[in-house]
Amino acid sequence: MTDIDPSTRSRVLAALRDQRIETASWAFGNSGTRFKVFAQAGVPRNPYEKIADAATVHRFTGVAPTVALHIPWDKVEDYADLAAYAKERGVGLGAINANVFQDDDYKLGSVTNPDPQVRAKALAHLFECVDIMDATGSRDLKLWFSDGTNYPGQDSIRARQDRLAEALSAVYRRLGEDQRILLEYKLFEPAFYTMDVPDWGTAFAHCLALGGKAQVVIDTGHHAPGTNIEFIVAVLLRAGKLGGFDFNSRFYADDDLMVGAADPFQLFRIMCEIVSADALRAEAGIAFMLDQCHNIEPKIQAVIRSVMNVQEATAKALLVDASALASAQRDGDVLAANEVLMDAYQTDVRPLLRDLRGEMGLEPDPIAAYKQSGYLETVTSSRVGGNAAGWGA
Ligand code: AOS
Ligand code: ZN
Ligand code: ZN
Repeated sequence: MTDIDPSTRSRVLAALRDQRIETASWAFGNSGTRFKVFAQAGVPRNPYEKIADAATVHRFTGVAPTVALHIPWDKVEDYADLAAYAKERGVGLGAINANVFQDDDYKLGSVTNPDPQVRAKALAHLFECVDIMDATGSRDLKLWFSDGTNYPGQDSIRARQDRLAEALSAVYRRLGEDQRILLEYKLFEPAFYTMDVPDWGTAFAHCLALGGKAQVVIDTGHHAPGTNIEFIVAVLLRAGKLGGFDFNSRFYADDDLMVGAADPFQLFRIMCEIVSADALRAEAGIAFMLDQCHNIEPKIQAVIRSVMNVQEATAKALLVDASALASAQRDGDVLAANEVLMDAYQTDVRPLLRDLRGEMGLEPDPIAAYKQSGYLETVTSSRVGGNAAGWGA
């Protein structure tokens, strides 16, 4: 693409100014693999400090105004107080992520466990999460179930689906008017033979049965290698069942690396589907969340970089010449249509984003500005003994 014409430029800048990306509290804590968690200096010691870090990301990017919580990793006495603290810092509390995977009781599953007592315990936690949403004003309950089996015959696949449907419908009934369930799927891990929600089809079927307040969330690291994620995006959007994303990138499995690092072209293709369906606007109700772990890289800086990667992919998607694309598609001109997309993808949008930040009253280079701010030095000296993100804590 050569020069961006003025009307395209103002349309693209307006869309980018309104873009909203949600960060995740657990990205700021120490994390690692099952082999080792490498501690970093200055990491948050409690949910308040995680929010302070998320607010720092927003301060330098201007497009990350909410932070998702994970319960009980972010358990506090008073959630209204936490929400007030977030507001004071210039951010809001986003999705509440339930955790029915870290207790010994859940060895054979949570809501699909063959033991009704364990199922009741898991359901009580999910209700507690909705109570928390009431206190924080959060709209989204994000449900990811580690439930599944490791060996053929271990449990009835169908009975587990029945138990899942029962729990989901109990939670659904408990939702307030403006609240919704975002149901996440994952191909494998921690279960290796069956996961009870392994794919978008299963999540979609459950959400369809539940009703309009249940939608699917796509974690970009939760598919078989080679899966065409933008196809899933298109199908779910068409059905009005795409609730959001857990963005990250992966080379192999659920690597949880920075979004746009492993495959920026895939991220662009995903954002093209979003833009072409006019689903970037907040009113479309798609939550663009990050679900990442920064095991070896500096965390706040990595989250800033991730936000910028999403912005870059979005800017390129917004630059796709929709009318040239439609006419090439109508003419059956395969190569011309592909070229329209590639033209946009190959545009260097970094100058445009620097201008956008200038217009928003931000420093054009958020990473340099963050480094210069001395925030990391300040928290490194004031926070001693930061916590793990959740697991192993
Ligand atoms: C797990 O693989 C999922 O991606 C969930 O979204 C999970 O709750 C999140 O990664 C925090 O561990
Ligand atoms: Zn996820
Ligand atoms: Zn995951």
